[in-house]
Parts: sequence; C-alpha cells; structure tokens
Amino acid sequence: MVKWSDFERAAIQDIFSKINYDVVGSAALSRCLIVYPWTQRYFGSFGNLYNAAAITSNPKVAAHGKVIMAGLEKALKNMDDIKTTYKDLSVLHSEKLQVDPDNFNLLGDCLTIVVAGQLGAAFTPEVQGAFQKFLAVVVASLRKQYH
Ligand code: HNI
Repeated sequence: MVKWSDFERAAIQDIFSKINYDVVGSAALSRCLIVYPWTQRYFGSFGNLYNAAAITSNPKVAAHGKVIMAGLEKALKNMDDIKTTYKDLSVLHSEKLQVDPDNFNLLGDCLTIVVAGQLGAAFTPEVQGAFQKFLAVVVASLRKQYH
C-alpha cells in the first residue's frame, strides 16, 4: 500500500488540474517517439512517423496522447490502489502489445519534461518529487502483470 502525504496528494492533483491533457499528452508521446525512436515500433498502425515534423503533426499520435492522459487520470482518481486500477492495462501492455516495460520510464521522463515546461517555476523540486513518485507507482503498476 503506497503512502501519500497530504502535500504529495495536493501537488499531484494540482498538476493535473493545471495541465491541458490534449497538449501534454500529444507533446509527451511525440517527444518519446522522437527522443527514443525504437518506441515507434509499437505504433506501426499510426502511419507517418518518419521524422519529428511528421510525428508532431500525426493525428493518431495526438489522439493516443489523450488516451494516455485519460489512463493517468484513472490512477490519479485511485491513488490508494493504482496497482488494481492498472491490472488490465498491465496485462494489455504485456501480453497483447508486448511493450518492453523499460519504455514506461522513458515515456514518464518525457511527460515530466513536458509538465515542467508547462508549469515553469511552479514545478518546484518538492512538486517534482511528488510527481516522480506518482509516475514511479504508475510504472510499477504497469509492470506488475509482466512475467
Ligand atoms: Ni500505452 C494503449 C496507457 C505507456 C504503447 N496505453 C494504451 C491505452 C492506455 C494506455 C490507456 C489504451 C488501452 C485500451 O485501448 O484499452 N500507456 C498508457 C500509460 C502509459 C503507457 C498510462 C505509461 C505512462 N504505452 C506506453 C508505452 C508504450 C505504449 C511506453 C510503447 C512505447 N499503449 C501502447 C500501444 C497501445 C497502448 C501501442 C495501443 C495503441 C493503439 O490504439 O493501437
């Protein structure tokens, strides 16, 4: 059972209340596909991912960025049991999508950079600490059903 301090809960809720899911989801996924090009292998059905311009203007990438943010919001709404909340999602990424779980951290890093850019000075070290802990629990929950 993950323990969250009042500060951590408030900081994480505040981040999600401030960011635009469409902007952040698309920017984080695009960044991941550009910075770590091997992640493109999982998105063969998304069409043109040949360069940064293609990726950042690809509507399927933008749409999936929103899907990822909706997935994170489920974790946000179930902070005390993200593991159970993510059980099916973990099975999906493991068995059907066969996503190498190391990639979860890469997307998480890209998300952190995008959120930091959006929040600026409000993304203090203490706030980042809460956000990284949230992402660490999300990643651990997504890895849980991998065998
Ligand atoms: Ni992920 C589908 C959430 C990381 C590749 N992913 C989803 C769906 C959600 C989701 C929600 C939709 C499930 C459904 O249709 O029921 N993915 C998340 C979250 C993270 C994450 C919260 C981590 C923060 N996914 C990753 C990573 C990769 C990835 C790191 C590959 C590099 N995900 C996929 C692919 C799909 C997917 C591929 C299917 C997309 C499609 O529509 O074909």
